[in-house]
Amino acid sequence: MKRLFLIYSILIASFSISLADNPVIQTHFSPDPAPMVYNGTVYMYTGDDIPGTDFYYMTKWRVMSSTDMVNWTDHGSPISLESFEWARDRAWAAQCIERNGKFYWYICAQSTQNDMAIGVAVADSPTGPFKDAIGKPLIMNGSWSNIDPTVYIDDDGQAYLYWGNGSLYYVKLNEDMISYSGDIVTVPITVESFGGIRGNKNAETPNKDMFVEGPWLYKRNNLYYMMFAGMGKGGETLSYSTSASPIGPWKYQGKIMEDQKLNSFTNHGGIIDYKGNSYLFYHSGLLPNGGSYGRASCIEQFTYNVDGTIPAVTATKEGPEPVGEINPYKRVEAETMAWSQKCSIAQHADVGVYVTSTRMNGYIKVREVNFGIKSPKSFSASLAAGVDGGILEVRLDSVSGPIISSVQLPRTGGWEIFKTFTVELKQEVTGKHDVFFCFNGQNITAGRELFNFDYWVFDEN
Ligand code: FUB
Repeated sequence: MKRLFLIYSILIASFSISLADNPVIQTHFSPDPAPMVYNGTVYMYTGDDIPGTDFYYMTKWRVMSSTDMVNWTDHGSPISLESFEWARDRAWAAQCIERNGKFYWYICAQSTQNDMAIGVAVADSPTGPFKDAIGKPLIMNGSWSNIDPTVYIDDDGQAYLYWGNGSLYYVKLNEDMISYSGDIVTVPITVESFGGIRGNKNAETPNKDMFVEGPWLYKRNNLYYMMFAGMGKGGETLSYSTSASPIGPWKYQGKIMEDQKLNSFTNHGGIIDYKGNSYLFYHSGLLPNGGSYGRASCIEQFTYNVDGTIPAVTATKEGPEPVGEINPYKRVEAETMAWSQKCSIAQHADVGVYVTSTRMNGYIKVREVNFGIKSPKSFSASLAAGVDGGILEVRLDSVSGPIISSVQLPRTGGWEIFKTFTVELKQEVTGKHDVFFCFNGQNITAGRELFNFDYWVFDEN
């Protein structure tokens, strides 16, 4: 029996590797991903497209984190338009950076003056709480091009803030990161520097590209890279230029991603190195009900060419390979997931972030859960329900895999009254598995919400 189970485990483990994990966030839209590596963890700062809208009318920003590149923990929405008194609408692309233990989140939004402006929020932790650092925009001059800030701190301590749409600008930030010295510099956009000139795309752009928006500045092996959203077939590309200096002159290098049938006109991206690998972050409109105004973050692993150039990257359904694992014997937030269906994320002042709107046949998939060589005996989950009848099934390796544990849930006194339920395991589990938390119920009206889910843990036997 044990041997049969082992063979089953090996078969299922190899099958589940091929399951799709892009877009990496499914519980809500997550456009304009801006990754940041801090203290061994990747943080991903995004916007928040509103389902059913017909323009980029967004109101808040979000943050998620991962230590394995496949399971992402949702930290909710630490800032919104409400965080900036001067902001009126259009919570657009943003990037966060750490300096001296403080985190500076540069955002752009439509100001009360009816232009686009760049502001900065500050926090003591990468997930907040954040507050407007200066109570007014850092960059505001009546221009609609003041969008998509990207920030980089060079080895000599000088920080640069670039941004733009159609035109590209930069300033040198002061050490406080919330003010700048000198004038705003307009970067020359030529065929040589960014692949094309706006307005003359067909006549003067041999390689049919040009700087549109979404700059992303970083340095690797003493070469400065400026990735940007360019103009390509049927929508934006991700293209890049390089320079020996953080202020140029820039030399156009080509397209990284083009015409990948992403179901979105825009394709805003970011690049990081993490645990020895290089990753391209971008967004697609490929979630159900997604599109140009319903975009979600995706990730691809890539390898630089020997000469430092970036290869063309193909969008995949699978996303990156795991570079870490989950310890099931330490509390794991329910909002840590590689894939999910029929649930979303909510935030509460006392409880923090939790999984909500769980529906029949929905599930959360957590990859790379390592149970070790000795099986746990019990499973605990913190759950809340306003109605009786919900069942949380813990399955191994697929939504129809063996049920190793199951919590039959009575109502707990309210949708935000969380109680910890501990149940015995139905069968032993060892080694590494994908774990599926499946949403089920008895006598539940079709479409009814089942329960809210805050965290889970197995007992270390
Ligand atoms: O998300 C709103 C805007 O769309 C961003 O600021 C641009 O980069 C584009 O992705």
